[in-house]
Amino acid sequence: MPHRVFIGLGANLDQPSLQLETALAALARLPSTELVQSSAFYVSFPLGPQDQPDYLNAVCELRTALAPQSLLRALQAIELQQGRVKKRHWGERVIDLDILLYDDLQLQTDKLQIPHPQLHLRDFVLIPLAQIAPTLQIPGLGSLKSLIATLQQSYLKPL
Ligand code: ROI
Repeated sequence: MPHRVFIGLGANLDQPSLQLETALAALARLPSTELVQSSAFYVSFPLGPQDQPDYLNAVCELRTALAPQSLLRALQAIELQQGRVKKRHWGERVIDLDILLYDDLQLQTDKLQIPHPQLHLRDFVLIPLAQIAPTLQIPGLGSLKSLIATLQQSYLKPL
């Protein structure tokens, strides 16, 4: 049975819009996986060290038969393929792919937490998510709409 999964994409190095496009194309080619839809690309201020470029963020929806751990490995392979190297904690990156939601699964392991633990705090996740799935319920956290209502202020702008 296919699973409904949402992936967060972020990039702030080496032509971010090209990196997001490349990652979306790679996601669409994953085995037993269909890329259902993707949000607009949004420019966002960096969370973390401020001496790094602005980010480009997006969210996409997949339908996949891959199990969470297999999907995580597949995302890490795409990141490596696009040349991601860790420079510093919360620092700049060529591409970042996060599993945000996997059906209504709640999972807490060392390597993988679903829903993504920071999801409810990040405008660059919540707003693209609401663009493609406005009525979503987030397991353990309530409606997406209610989470957006608690955001302090958002400077996100569509590309
Ligand atoms: N900041 C923004 N704006 N967008 C991101 O995708 C992003 N990703 C990260 C950190 C470094 C926390 N900051 C970010 O991993």
